[in-house]
Amino acid sequence: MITKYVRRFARNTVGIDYAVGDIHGCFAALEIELAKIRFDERVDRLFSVGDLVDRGPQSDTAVEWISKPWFHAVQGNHEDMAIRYVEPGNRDRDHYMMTGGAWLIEKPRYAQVMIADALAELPYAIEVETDGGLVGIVHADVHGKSWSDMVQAFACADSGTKLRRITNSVLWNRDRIQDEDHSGVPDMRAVVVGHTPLKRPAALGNVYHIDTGGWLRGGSFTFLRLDDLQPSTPASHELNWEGA
Ligand SMILES: [Mn+2]
Repeated sequence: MITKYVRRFARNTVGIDYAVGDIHGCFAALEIELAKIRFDERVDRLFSVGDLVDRGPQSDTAVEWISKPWFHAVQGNHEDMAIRYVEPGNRDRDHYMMTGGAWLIEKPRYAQVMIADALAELPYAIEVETDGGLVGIVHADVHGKSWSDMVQAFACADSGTKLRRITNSVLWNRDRIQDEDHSGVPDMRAVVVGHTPLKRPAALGNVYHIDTGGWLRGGSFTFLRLDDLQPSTPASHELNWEGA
């Protein structure tokens, strides 16, 4: 069952699929790192775990990126904050300012609405078909006990309150990484998440945490290949799995 909140992609038969962690407006740095792994826009695809905006210098570029045919993102909590900031009656200005929202707050109303509308088109979850089975992508974590539980919950979310209950975990939950929970997600080959910056990518069961802070000073982007679930990194970076 697929809803507007969950998008499915068929297997890439011509190129390589990668997932990348939080970007936070660092699109220039991302482009440099993509060139190093010889990313080929003609055949490869890049799946983003969300948090495209806030904090970094090029949040504006997010809208341009989500229209690229090879770039596919889920919403992160920062997209959610941006969308909610633009909703009528929002009183969260100070909080959003503190979490990096100045780039949006300072824009004229019509521009804010255009950006929020574009971000709201992003799904909360992406499923990618690979030779080894389905790989799921969400920003923070799966809601419920399995991927299909979450998809079912999205399908039944007929009110803002119900949707909010699901997105609270999908966009924000850090329990799995904080509790070092290796139980994994039973009905998927793998699930890829970001949201919690780590020194090295970490695999907890079949859940791959890949926000290695490409947007932070001293951090770098991890590109996880979805076919073999191995990180592609420029040769100059030594990366080891933690907690595998
Ligand atoms: Mn986040």
